[in-house]
Amino acid sequence: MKIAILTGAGVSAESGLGTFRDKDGLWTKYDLNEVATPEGFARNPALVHDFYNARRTNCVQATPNAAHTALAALAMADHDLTLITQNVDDLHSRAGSPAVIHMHGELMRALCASCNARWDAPLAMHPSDCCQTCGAAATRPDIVWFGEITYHMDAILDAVTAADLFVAIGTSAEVYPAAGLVEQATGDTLEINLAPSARANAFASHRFGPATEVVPAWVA
Ligand code: BJW
Repeated sequence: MKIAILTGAGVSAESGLGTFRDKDGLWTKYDLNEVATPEGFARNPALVHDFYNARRTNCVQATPNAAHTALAALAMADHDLTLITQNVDDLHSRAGSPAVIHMHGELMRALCASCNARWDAPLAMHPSDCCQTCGAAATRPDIVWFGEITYHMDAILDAVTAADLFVAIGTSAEVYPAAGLVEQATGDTLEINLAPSARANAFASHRFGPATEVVPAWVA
């Protein structure tokens, strides 16, 4: 059976990484226009680096939880599984999931806005950092901000349209194009979340509860 899984911040919440739109979420503490847009980065790169440096430190200190581990086990058992994540953390990979598709980029990678070179990000990035390839002072976190094109869309659409089952886990379905993937699915659809998402009506079935409980139970 071909399975395509889309994960969001809820899958990493119980590892201690904050979600965005829940009570106490990141967007209640930070202005997304200032820290998650190319315009915000142009206005104040130090502020944006501080935001991602702090999240990088949190990520390094976090460990995969039972939901990440269950999805990795499913991948080992089912070689037709495509794991797509909106999360920029590396917890799926550290849990053992192979070939994770990061549609919103990766916290642990740096990108040169001048020549598009990519490399492993240091724990702390600074506005004065220079590209290791072209030398330009145009380095940034390798993150997809609002208004930028999400990564790997061809592979994502291929996997979702070919899947017998599409599962969304721990995402509010407030951000596109990820939120619209359920409309592309031609097979069965399942939403796993604490509570119904903004697109809950588009799913054929639902399982509600904490990811660390519901995902292992679903995989078993
Ligand atoms: C638990 C739990 C537990 C809690 N267990 N569950 C229509 C079509 C296309 C685009 C647009 C459109 N309308 C508007 C747009 C533009 C825009 C957009 O969507 N804006 C909306 C605000 C309306 N989109 C873009 O700009 C995107 N680019 C784009 O569209 O390019 C053009 C294009 C078109 C078509 C094809 C291809 C390209 C880029 C979006 C970039 C998003 N970037 C961010 C920040 C950067 C990454 C980072 O810093 O980490 O990505 S925003 C933020 O939201 C982050 C997340 O990945 C993303 C999604 O959030 P997520 O994961 O859903 O988290 P939450 O907090 O919202 O929800 C958590 C959920 O978990 C909740 O439901 C909880 O209940 C649950 N939960 N604990 C289980 N323990």
